[in-house]
Amino acid sequence: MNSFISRCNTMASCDSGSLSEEFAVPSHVEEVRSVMAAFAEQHGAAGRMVVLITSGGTKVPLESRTVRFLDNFSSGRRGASSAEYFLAHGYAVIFLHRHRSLYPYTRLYTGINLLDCLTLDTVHGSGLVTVDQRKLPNITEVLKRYQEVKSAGLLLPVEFSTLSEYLHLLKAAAQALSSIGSKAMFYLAAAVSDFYIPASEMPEHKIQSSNGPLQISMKMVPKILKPLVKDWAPKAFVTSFKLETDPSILLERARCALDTYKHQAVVANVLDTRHGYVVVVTKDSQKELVLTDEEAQREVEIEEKIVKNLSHAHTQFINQKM
Ligand code: 9Z3
Repeated sequence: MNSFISRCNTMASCDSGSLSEEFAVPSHVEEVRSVMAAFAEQHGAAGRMVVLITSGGTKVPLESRTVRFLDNFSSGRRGASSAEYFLAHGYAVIFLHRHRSLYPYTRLYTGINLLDCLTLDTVHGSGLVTVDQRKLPNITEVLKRYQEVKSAGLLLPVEFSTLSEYLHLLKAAAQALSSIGSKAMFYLAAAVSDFYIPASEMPEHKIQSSNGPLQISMKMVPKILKPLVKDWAPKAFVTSFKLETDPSILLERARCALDTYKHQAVVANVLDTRHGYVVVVTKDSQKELVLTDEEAQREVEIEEKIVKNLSHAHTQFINQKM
């Protein structure tokens, strides 16, 4: 038990000062903050709940003029599909995602070569391009949903690539959402690096292999969840994700995160089984969400169940605060 407690509490957290000192501030962060604040205010005033979804993996450069970097695995599928289900539940969505990771709606057509779905009228020389809908499953239905979401201004995409960008944009989002209090949800599905090289210790130029084998020492990334829950968005409903590859430590690590940061929920998942099984852990509950074989056959997605569970918990949370 002692080792459990000490493992839970050894992580350094991150205050506003250290964030700017250790991680370069992206030049557009103020601009993005005011766009996100206006989005939150507009939808909050319309009585809508707003969810900030993070999605995709962070990139940690090894050189200032970056040739090489350390990446965290995440395709962005969890975040992109969850965005669609939150929209279906009436939320407005800020989608903070890794550049070029999966995106809501278009994710359904990855792996399809767009040019193979189009035909150019060369016979009559009209220049008309037609789409073969059979090659794009459910395209009319998906396009309709996408256009409704777009014209109602319900989806705000924001991109990051590096860990520094992710940290500063998440902080800006938390501040931007503070005006709507408990109507804000954070759904932190991005895969975030635990390690980084401070700018002061990073070589400027490409590391030379002629210098022999590479040894790198990386610092621990301060835990941003602590100031997010405590200082930046204290009224919001916060869900983090816990990813492990060893199932035997998953629930212990999820509980540990919840005990340390005192937020509302942790979605625990194992890399290999993440599409079919997760556990939603809260202070006083533990709910397994499983896709049956029959559901998997019908292409039901586990994100539908996760979002249903969390949006229900969020509504209860809001009602308790009233
Ligand atoms: C997750 O656990 C996500 O569910 C996945 C989704 C990244 C596994 P895909 O994008 O995968 O659908 O391919 N995200 C959180 C990962 C993470 O970095 N968690 C940290 C940790 O486990 C805490 S914030 O320590």
